[in-house]
Amino acid sequence: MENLVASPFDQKIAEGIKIEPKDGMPDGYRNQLVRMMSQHAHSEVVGMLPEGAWVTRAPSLKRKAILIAKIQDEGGHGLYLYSAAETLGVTREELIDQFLEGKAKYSSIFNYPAVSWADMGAIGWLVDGAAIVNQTMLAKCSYGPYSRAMIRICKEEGFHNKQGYDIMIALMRGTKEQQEMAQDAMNRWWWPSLMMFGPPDKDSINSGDLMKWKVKLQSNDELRQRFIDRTIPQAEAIGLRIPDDNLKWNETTQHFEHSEINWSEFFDVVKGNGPCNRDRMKARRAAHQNGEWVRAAALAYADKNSKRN
Ligand code: BYC
Repeated sequence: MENLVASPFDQKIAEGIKIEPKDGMPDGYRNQLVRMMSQHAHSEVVGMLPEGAWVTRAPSLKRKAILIAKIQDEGGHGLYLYSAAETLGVTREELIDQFLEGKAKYSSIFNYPAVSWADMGAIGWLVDGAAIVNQTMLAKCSYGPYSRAMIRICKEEGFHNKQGYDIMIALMRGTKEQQEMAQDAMNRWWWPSLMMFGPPDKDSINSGDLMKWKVKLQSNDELRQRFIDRTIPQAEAIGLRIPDDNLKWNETTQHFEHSEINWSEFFDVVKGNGPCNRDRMKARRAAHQNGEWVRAAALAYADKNSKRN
């Protein structure tokens, strides 16, 4: 006979009560969270690379200090997220190994190169802007540690987003060359930013489970549309053109219509064939190897202290 009594897990999900690490949960829920949270953590860490390349080339001391602070925040986000994922019974070492062996994904967006200073503006404004739209939703997700990590991360993303827009404003108020540099960055980062939200809903294999379990509260397409609607007026306000000739405001739906996204490019990048996939993995593997002595020293120090106490 069918069991009509909802499990404590289902009851909590239905009532909007957070699931905490020691609560019972279906294996599928745990596995989906480990997948998503670890991918998110890897993205934060790989995301430090494109901006890291510009620290020594920042145009002023002030811009350099801001950029360093932002990049350090991203490292911190990775740390919160690995720690939150560890509450699900996996270790950070396991997750990092999966990533370095190429078994775990990270966000497609970080496989594009940052070729000019304006890219620091475009990344902060568009990439962090897209991340905020996605993460504001995740701050309300059903898993307590993920949700709490997101609340803090979103506050920091707000600063990242503003500093990026501020770079774009400064360039658009500058010389013709500076304005062209800002527009060029806009042209290159717009479409990859839209791809950050994941494939269209019809191809989103994980959304069904994630929405049922209230990890995701809105779909990939809904969040993408929200980002488009809020970013276009920001671009127009500073004289930047969105690189899409079919952009049109629809009075009935109260949303912008846009051209089809190049999904074959997206899947190609996710498969490892983007402009920078190989460089990014090479850089992370080298960083891991070069940091071996730091991990060994930290462990030896912890060991010495535990024997002393
Ligand atoms: N890139 O079923 P779907 C930051 C994969 S960092 C690569 O829709 P889901 C920042 C997906 O994994 C913040 N792969 O997936 C840092 C799945 O494959 P698997 C980054 C992608 O999970 C430094 C398959 O495609 N944000 O802001 O329901 C500097 C089918 O997709 C992508 C996060 O990580 C992608 N873009 O939804 C500056 C947010 N999209 O795993 C800024 C957390 C999809 O089944 N993650 N795939 O083999 C999420 O919210 C969701 O995982 C996604 C995808 C919306 C991204």
